[in-house]
Amino acid sequence: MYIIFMQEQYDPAKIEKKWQVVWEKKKIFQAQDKSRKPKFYGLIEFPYPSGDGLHVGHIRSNTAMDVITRKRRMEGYNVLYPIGWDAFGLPTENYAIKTGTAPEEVTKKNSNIFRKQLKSIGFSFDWSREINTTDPKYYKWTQWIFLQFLKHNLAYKAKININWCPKCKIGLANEEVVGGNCERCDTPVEKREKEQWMLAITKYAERLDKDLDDVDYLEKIKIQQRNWIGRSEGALLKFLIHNSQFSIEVFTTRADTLVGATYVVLAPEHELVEQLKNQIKNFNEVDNYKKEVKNKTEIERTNDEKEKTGIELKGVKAINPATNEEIPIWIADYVLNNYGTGAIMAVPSHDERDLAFAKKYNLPIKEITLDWNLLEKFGKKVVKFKLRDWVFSRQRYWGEPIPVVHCPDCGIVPLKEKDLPLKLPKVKNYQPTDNGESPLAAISKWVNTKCPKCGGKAKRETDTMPNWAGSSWYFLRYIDPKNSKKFADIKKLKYWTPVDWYNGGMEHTTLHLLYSRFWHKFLYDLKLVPTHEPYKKRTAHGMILGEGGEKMSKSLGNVINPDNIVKTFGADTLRVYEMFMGPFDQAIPWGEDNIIGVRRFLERIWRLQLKVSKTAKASDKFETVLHKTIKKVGEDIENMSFNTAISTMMILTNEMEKEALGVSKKDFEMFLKILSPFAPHIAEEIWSNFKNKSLLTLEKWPQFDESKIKEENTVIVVQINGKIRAQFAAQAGITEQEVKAKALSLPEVSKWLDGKEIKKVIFVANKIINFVI
Ligand code: ANZ
Ligand code: ZN
Repeated sequence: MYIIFMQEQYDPAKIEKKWQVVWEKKKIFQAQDKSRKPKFYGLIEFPYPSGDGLHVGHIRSNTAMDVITRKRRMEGYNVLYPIGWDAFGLPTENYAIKTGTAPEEVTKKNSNIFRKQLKSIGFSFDWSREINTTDPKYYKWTQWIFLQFLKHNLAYKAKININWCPKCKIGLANEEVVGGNCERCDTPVEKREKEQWMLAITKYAERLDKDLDDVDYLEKIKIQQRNWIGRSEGALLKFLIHNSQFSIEVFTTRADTLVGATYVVLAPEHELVEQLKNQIKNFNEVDNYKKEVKNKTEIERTNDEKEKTGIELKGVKAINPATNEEIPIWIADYVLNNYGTGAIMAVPSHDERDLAFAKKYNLPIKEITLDWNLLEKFGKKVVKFKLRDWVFSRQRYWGEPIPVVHCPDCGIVPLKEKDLPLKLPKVKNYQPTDNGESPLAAISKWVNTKCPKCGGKAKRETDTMPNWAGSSWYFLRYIDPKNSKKFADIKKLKYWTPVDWYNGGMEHTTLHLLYSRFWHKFLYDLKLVPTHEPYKKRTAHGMILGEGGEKMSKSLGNVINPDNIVKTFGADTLRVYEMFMGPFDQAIPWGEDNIIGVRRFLERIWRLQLKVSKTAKASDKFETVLHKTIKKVGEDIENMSFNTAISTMMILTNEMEKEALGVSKKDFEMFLKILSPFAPHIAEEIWSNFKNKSLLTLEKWPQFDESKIKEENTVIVVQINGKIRAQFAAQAGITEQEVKAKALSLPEVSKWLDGKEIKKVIFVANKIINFVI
């Protein structure tokens, strides 16, 4: 038996803080900008420091990437695992409105709380690179990038119908409207026409779609992004209007159905409706219908379940170019003005929506034979996207000021880059004005300024950027967080980009993830970043739900405070529990009972120290289990199958308890190494109890011994057309490819196959391969 200096009982309160201090003092989690080691950049979505403190959901994602980055360090990588605060946003502003506290003070207070909480859980963040999007030294560069967009005509102002939340008094992006309601406060969203800053993300639509081929994202993430971008190949077909100089251009993906087009539908907002005013006999009715539609959201209008409405434009007819027949022209809610050309040909015999509409309004339905030659004859092939330009302004205080002025003589004039950052002024009242202007508009001292171009009187832009701005490039700032000359040094960017592995929430797939890809591509085009994609790999976690399976929320009173868990059970228990609670990509309810189970598991490991002995003699079975565990835990971490990694370690723990002749130090230490990414404090403590001078956190990741797991051998039977022709021994788990290669190399197989074409391969894992010829 080793003489070890261990406490009687497992007491995380005594050991966790201790090791956190040691790790921090030795700066072992600081990434090196110059290193001979290969680099690994692991990223999690930086939190919004809300007044509620850290959520157990944050911990799930952070722990997962912590496990991965801790393993990478042990594998010899120079690891960057950074953290910061995405701190602009409405809750802070609303709190400021309510209490009169300055938002930067609220942010400071909240991020202090978050930092303390995160540190108490032992995450291996490089705290020396902490960033904060609301720090003028940071948003200087957000503003600078905005000016580059402006310079390249990718930022522009447009009068658009925006989604307006009357309660938050804020314009919302389409993505922030959920089921017709404000994502934040659930108030029904209204339409309002307003001048807004826009970013031309649609100019990048093609590349944002196509380049998904080059990245390793979960398939469901790629699918969601592709659907959101909505690339559609089709044709533009022209329908002349009888007795008119005007014609209607429609976008269709089914030019082959042209003969069956029995009417044409325009979006109610289509400009032709005004242009044809004098010919339209029922213009009053048409105008009333237009007003009716105005109040409908895009979601209502495109909802398949909702009955479609419309009205005929009486007095005008379109001509079907394939049949030369005169067909009616309608306007209807189901045709959107901002997709395709804002006009469609309706083919009731082939399109269900058109069919329902034709039946409702007694429009002709014509059975036809399909003919793709029509495409060549009339068609101009085009590609259309569902993606819209990004509404990039908010009429709120707590965001990055948009660094331009309005000059009566020069128009919109950007600030000089040397005058950045344009800081937010101090205000007394954070309430947005009732006419929908930002509170900044009320500060005349700030608003009234000089034109950077002509020196004349000018007014500052009072809109601020949306809360997605700062997060669109933050992963670049981590690489060089203190640079005052550039947003990041190109040499450092060359070393660290792309991010090797980014884990985050599915709710960000069509927002942050797409936005940041767009910004990155733009910076790439300016040769300011070295890669055309920011993230090599993207995975996603499932949400943590309340004990009853509902969403955790303050109003339901089911929010778990991680501080209490750390206090009662320890940080290691919390970490292991969150990794063990269920498959990482799935939503899982919180369960207090299971936390106790995890705590017991760690206590058993603690007691096992006493079983480590010099005279230990491992049984063969134990050796096999140990090495299989090392292999599986390593693989499971790579697949984010953390729960099975932990259950495998639990089985190993059972086996260690059963070992009659003790456990050798070497074997036990191998176990500590694979435990360490999950439960780093207890693992480090036990490691030091064995009088190791080094830090376990910096030890090498253990290699499993192939020969020790060999008992898992199996015999593969090779069949040709169902007849057994050969067999060979192989290791269980051998892949189809490997089996196929090995089988084809056997002479008794190639003899039968000789020159014949293999029509089909049937593979039964670990058992049979059957070639059908
Ligand atoms: C005739 C037709 C026949 C169509 C048929 C479809 C099926 P995606 O794939 O989503 O791009 N469309 C075009 N512009 C529209 C708009 N502004 N508002 C509503 N619908 C619009 O769909 C393209 C199809 O959606 C187009 O092809 C058009 O209907 C409709 F058997 O044209 B199709
Ligand atoms: Zn001017």
